[in-house]
Amino acid sequence: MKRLLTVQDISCLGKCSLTIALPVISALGVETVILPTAVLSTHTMFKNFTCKDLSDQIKPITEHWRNEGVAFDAIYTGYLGTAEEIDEMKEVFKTFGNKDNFIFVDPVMADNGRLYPAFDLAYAKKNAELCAAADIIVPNITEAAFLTGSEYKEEYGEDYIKDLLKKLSGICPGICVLTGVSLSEGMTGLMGYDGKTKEYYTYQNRRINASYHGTGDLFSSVFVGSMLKGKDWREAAKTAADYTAHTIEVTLKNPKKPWYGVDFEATLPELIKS
Ligand code: PXL
Repeated sequence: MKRLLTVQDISCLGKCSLTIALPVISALGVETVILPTAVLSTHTMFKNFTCKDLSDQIKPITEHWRNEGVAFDAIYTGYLGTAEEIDEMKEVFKTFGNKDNFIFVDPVMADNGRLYPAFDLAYAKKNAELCAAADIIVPNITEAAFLTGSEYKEEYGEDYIKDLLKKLSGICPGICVLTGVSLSEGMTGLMGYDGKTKEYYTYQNRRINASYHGTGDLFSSVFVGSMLKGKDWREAAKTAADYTAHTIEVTLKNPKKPWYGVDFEATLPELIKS
């Protein structure tokens, strides 16, 4: 069985970061080792959330693993709380990254043109250093604009996306996948660029008029988990996009109208079967 390390916060209530990555990647049949960066009462879209930073635990925990001779087939980082944690992650990549595994970075920090409440421009700049150490990065358009110092556009064409991908490729020479890319009316999906082959890959799905928290984490978890199950990055990205879109559709039909996260628990069995 493949073994993955994922490093993100635990938002105790909120269905995002580790409370998505752990169940979803495990359900895909991949051993999922977690390194929590912080414990929050909820994700940061709630008011008055509590947060206990766990940065000081990263070194002792990873030291212990190193002494135990633990190895990983992939390392996946998501929401990290502070710039210091990014420095810690770079060390983790040096310790556990090698030619037989890959590093998958979701530079979670922003959406819809704005940084999340906990982050500032210095953090955005620092996040580019993490992306530089990755084999695959999966920013949304807002994150890509912050990472590359580009203008954020809500209305754009394929040229803007290709330009962002080229600039991202200057940071991460491996595979760059932009999410939330809409290339025609009523459609949304992703566009990726492989810096080694110089090839683009586009996948578009029907756009669903709803936005939920944690869907980026769901996409990344299925993406990286599917790669570890042997799928090529394009196939894995397509699987993740289809599954995320389907889960949003199912959530929209829930009469209780959940607002803070998606009903991935309802759709996981189908993902496993597929
Ligand atoms: O889904 C990304 C995410 C993860 N963790 C926390 C967040 C967010 C997005 O806002 O607040 C704590």
